[in-house]
Amino acid sequence: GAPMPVVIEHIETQLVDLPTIRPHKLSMATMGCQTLVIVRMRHSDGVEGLGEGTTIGGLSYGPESPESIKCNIDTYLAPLLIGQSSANINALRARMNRHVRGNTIAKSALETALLDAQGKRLEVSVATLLGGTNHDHLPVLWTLASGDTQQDIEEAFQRLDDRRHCDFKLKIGANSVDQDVNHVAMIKEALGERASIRVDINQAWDESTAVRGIAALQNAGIDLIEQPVDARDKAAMIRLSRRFNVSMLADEAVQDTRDGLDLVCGGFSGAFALKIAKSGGPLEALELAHLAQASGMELYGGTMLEGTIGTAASLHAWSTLSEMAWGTEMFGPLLLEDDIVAEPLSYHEFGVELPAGPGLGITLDEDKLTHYSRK
Ligand code: MUC
Ligand code: MG
Repeated sequence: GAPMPVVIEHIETQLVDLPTIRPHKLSMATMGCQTLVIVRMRHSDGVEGLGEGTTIGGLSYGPESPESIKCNIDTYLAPLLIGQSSANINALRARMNRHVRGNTIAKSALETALLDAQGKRLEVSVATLLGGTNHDHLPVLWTLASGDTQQDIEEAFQRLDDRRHCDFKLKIGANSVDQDVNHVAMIKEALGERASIRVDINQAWDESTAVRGIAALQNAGIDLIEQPVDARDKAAMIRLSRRFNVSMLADEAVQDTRDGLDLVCGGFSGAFALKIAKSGGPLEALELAHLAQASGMELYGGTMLEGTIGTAASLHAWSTLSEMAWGTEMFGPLLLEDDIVAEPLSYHEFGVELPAGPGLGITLDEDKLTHYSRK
């Protein structure tokens, strides 16, 4: 008779708490630890798919927390997938979206696990499943966010000397505009032409503060201004993008393709930060990328400071794109003191190597996973 179809048999979620190498200060939170939600999806052919859903600072970044991601996978999303055919990932994405609104980080973890399993089954990489690579080595910036100007400068020189990173993003918005501009200008002055300096305000400014702040940052030689205003205020993002010569990067304002369309139609000019967590997985994130390419928007490979699994999933997606004008920030694993995988990603020459498949090309270190899993 016909072969039995492969089905999804079991989905396990674990919260994994990993300490950061130093406090990471953002406008909305200071991180001393990162929590990964790790998904292990077992299929009837014995293949296991790995996925990761990660956010920043509990509930301070967005409406999903690590605990809600785990709970909503266990309670709502996993039961939609168990017993379903493993291979038709698009049908499973549609099924999840039909029954569950939002919760894109949880969906991204599951979509990643489906892609990893399918890649392992067919003995190809996730990038190959997504149509094949344009790039195997992707540029990666580093975020300077120790909270101390001098320490940030030392950190930047170290990264430059190690040929680890040559682009830096500074997290501002927690202090007054004058203090922030001063901090940024001192770092830019110290590094000069050796580095590209960008800033991320993470929605901390209102529009008039943004006008004042961006004018000063443009004068200081900053290359890119990320999400200065509230995610919901697309009109302000559009006005700011048209007012200044310095490039504007939409992050929280562009969760998915719908948001991208609104920004494009509203006359935004600048770049979009892609994140698998915002869109609901690598496939959805690439939909936004293709819209952006068709509309003349520039691209940037964004992170939610994921560990190696989420970072690898993102890299497989970004590797398929012909061009990312602003490179990527896929440095999450480097901010963490330890890892839960057998072999870390290879960072060198100001970028990272796309892990070879099958699937994501990532293997768990079971002892480390047990050690860092929340009891
Ligand atoms: C964000 O909003 O871009 C990316 C790098 C980093 O340090 O924080 C994230 C989040
Ligand atoms: Mg951002």
